[in-house]
Parts: sequence; structure tokens; C-alpha cells
Amino acid sequence: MSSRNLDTDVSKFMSYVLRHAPHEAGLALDSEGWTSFADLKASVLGRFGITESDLLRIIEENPKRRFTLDGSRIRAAQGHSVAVDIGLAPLTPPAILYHGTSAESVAAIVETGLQKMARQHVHLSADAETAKIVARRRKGNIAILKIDAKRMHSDGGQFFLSENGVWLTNAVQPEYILPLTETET
Ligand code: HQG
Repeated sequence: MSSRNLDTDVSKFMSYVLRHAPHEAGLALDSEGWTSFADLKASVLGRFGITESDLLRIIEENPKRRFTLDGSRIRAAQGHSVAVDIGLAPLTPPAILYHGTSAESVAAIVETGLQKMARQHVHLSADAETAKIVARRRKGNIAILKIDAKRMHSDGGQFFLSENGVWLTNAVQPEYILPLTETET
């Protein structure tokens, strides 16, 4: 039986290897981000001293459903920096999407738009509460930006919905960032 902190450590390690550094666990990802669950299990069980049923529970109970287990293969649902194509079909987004960030990044974002930075996509949230959780990963004051997804989509912008409910796009131009609605400490 593993503890809550250990569960988080295992989850963070899996996010790290499945999104950014598969070689650090001796894994290789295919072009859609999948890797062998048996290979991942071999790496994680030994490293953390947990059982297979612990690992399955950690995957199943992950609050953000970060991992997709599909038979003998597993992948991260979103967040990759390695070049994979998770093969999502473009979808019509809700009229408004949200992006949580640090207050100090807002000036640059309003100037140059939202960029995907190190990842494969810009990550957007369907509701402001979720965006706040994303923003609170940052130090200091936070800001929640509203994105005019309806207009961006009707102008040809593509949106994708990850297997765990995160909206993804390639970039958001400044014209689609609505006036700042909320900041807090
Ligand atoms: C910022 C977590 C300056 C952007 C979350 C963000 C998410 C700019 C940072 C997922 C900028 C990139 C992704 C610009 C963007 N100038 N700053 N032009 N454009 N930024 O971590 O959205 O818990 O790559 O605002 O829940 O914070 O790991 O993106 O602050 O879904 O599953 O550059 O990571 O998921 O940071 O987070 P990130 P994010 P997990």
C-alpha cells in the first residue's frame, strides 16, 4: 500500500518520462506518444518499491486523468514537450476558454499572444476554476485570461480536446485575448 505523497511522486515521475524524457526510464515513445505498459511498470515498480496494483490504482485515481492506459500500452494525455502527434481530431470549442498564468507574464502574453513555449500545444481550460488551479502552479500573483475561442475558431483556428479534458491549440494571437477579467494573489 503506497502513501499519498508516494502516489504523487510516482505520478510526477510518469508525467515526466511520458511527456518529456522517456529515455530516463529506458522507454521509447511511438509517434503518437504510446509506450509499452510492461516496460513502464518494470521501471516504476523497482524505482518506487510499489506493487502493480498500487500502480494501476495511481493511474486510475489520478485526479486529472493524466495517463491513458489502453490494453498493453500507455501514454500521457497531454503536456508533451517531445515531438509526438497524439492524433486528436479538431473540434469546435466552447465560446470562451480560459488560461491561468502568472500575473507577471500577462504583459508579454497580451503583446505577443499565447505561445506553446516548451510544449507541443498551448493549454486552455474549459472553466475559470480549472484555469486557477493551473495558474496556482506559478509563484506570486496569478491571472486568468479569457480567450475568444468562438471567434478564433470561426477565423480558422484549430482546437483539440485531450483525452483528459484539456483544450489545446497551437497559439492564441493577441486579438483573441479578451480584456483581463481576474487577478488574485
Ligand atoms: C506562459 C499542467 C510569456 C503561459 C497544467 C504559461 C496544464 C507566456 C507558461 C499544463 C507566453 C508555459 C500546461 C508569452 C505563454 N509570454 N509567457 N507570449 N505564452 N506563456 O507549463 O498552460 O498538472 O508549458 O502562460 O494543468 O502553465 O502537468 O503551460 O504560464 O494543463 O498535468 O508560459 O500543465 O498540467 O507553461 O500548463 P506550461 P501551462 P499537469
